[in-house]
Order: sequence, then C-alpha cells, then structure tokens
Amino acid sequence: MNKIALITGATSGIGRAVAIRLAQDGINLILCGRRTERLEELKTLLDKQVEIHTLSFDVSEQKAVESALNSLPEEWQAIDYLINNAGNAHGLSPIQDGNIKDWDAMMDINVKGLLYVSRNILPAMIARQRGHVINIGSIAGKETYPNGNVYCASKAAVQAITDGMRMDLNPYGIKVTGIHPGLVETEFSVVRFKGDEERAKNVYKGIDPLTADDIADTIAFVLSRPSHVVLADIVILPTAQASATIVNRK
Ligand code: NDP
Ligand code: 8X3
Repeated sequence: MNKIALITGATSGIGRAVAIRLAQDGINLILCGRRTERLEELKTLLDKQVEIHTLSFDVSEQKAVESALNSLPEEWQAIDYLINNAGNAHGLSPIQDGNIKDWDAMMDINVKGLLYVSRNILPAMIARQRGHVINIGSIAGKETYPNGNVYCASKAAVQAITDGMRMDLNPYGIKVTGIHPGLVETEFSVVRFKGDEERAKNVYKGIDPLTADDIADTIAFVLSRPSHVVLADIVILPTAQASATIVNRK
C-alpha cells in the first residue's frame, strides 16, 4: 500500500517541490495551503502519478485546522509522513520598530500553526506506533541575525519543539527530523518584503542560492532511510553561505 504524506504550505516554494518529489516516489499526498486554486493546479499536475487530496485552511486558526483535518475521509487518515513546512517571515526591522501584526503572524503561523497541525495528527501516529514528522526550521533558528528578531525566535521555537517531539515520540517508534535551510529562492522574500520583488531579488543577488528542489531531494532522502535510521537535524546551506550572516557574494 502507498504511504501517505501530509504537506503544509504545498502551494509554493519548498512545499510544492516536496509534493512533486514525493509523488515521484509513489507517495499519496494530502496537499494543504490557503490558496485553493494553486492546490487544484498541483493536484491536476500530480494526480496521474499518485492519489491526491487537498485541504485549504489557515494553519494559524486552530478551529479551521481541526475541522479541515477531522474532515479527512477514512482512507486518508493513516498519515505516515507529516511535513510541517507552512511558514513565512513577515518584515525585517529592528525590534523597536517591529510591526505587531507581523510579529503575531510569525508566531501564530510558524509556531502555533505547526503545533495545531501536529497535535491533531500525532495521536493516530502514536496509535499505529509509526510515522515520521519533518519540521522545516531554518538557519535563522540556529543563529539570530540583525533585524531578524521575531522570525529567528519563531524558528528557534521550531527547533525546540522538534527536539521535544523527538523525545516525547521516541517510545512510539515515531521519527522526527528538523531541516534547517539557509537561503532558498522561493516566494519567501517576496512575502517578507510585502510584494517588493526588487528587494526580494537582492536577497539572492551574487550567489547561487538553494532551490526548493534541493530541499525536496533532501526530504526524499530522509524519508527513504531504513526503519532503524533517523536523520535528526540537518542544516542545508548554499555553498556561498557560511552562516546566517556570512554570505560570499560575487
Ligand atoms: P513560500 O512563501 O514560497 O511558501 C510558503 C508556504 O507556506 C506557502 O505554500 C503558503 O501557502 C504557506 N503558508 C503561509 N502562511 C500560511 C498560513 N497562515 N496557513 C497555511 N499555509 C500558510 O516560502 P518557502 O517555501 O521558502 O517557505 C517554506 C518554509 O521554509 C517556511 O517555514 C520558511 O520559514 C522555511 N524556510 C525558508 C527558507 C528560504 O530561504 N526560503 C530558508 C529556511 C526556512 P498559502 O499562502 O497558500 O497559504
Ligand atoms: C529563511 C532563511 O536567512 O532568509 O529562514 O532567514 S533567512
């Protein structure tokens, strides 16, 4: 029987690339995101390869998360792989100038959204005594950078939650992996800079950034390890990047 993966944030960037990559491995997919038309487009692209179910909801709205996940038909309920990927940065400002709505969005989506989704899915994994959770953190969760304050805090929280999950779920044979990318060119910076495409492009100027496919390949590798092996915590950087702040631009 095919495995089932649930991917949050499948409408763009890393999540979309992961969906395309896992479909190649014959994994049935529950694709999540707010933009319904993008979910439908991706479903049409992949549904000749594998079974696809789409769920449109905002991860930061606990009731919406609950009702979307509780609506899964029985044949979709045995989720093998949970890919907690939905998230974004909103703004890049010194702490004293921070926009409260941006702070709320980052904590609500990147931290609480991941928790709401996980809380709903983990009990069934525990009952089956198997499963694999992959949380997308960031180099920003390992090292804080100037003006990154609250985004970095949200990703540091993802690191702590990932480590805690690995401890708490260990008795049930559930694997937990944290993936922490550096600069990946997606819609991430366009969202961070509220649609300013020029400013977003400059983030990746003079380097070969990671692509969403690089992260998707890594996730496919992580999921393909034998049952006695878990890749616990992975930092992936473009070759031009040495740390959150050291980037060698040409
Ligand atoms: P994108 O902006 O391309 O994708 C973000 C995804 O998250 C979209 O599919 C979006 O879907 C979804 N999302 C955002 N907010 C919500 C919400 N409230 N409810 C449900 N879904 C939501 O960025 P990336 O692909 O780069 O980002 C994916 C993850 O990778 C994030 O967690 C990000 O922090 C992390 N990351 C990114 C890096 C980078 O350099 N790009 C580096 C390190 C980590 P929709 O809008 O349709 O809801
Ligand atoms: C995304 C990487 O360095 O742009 O998490 O914050 S960075």
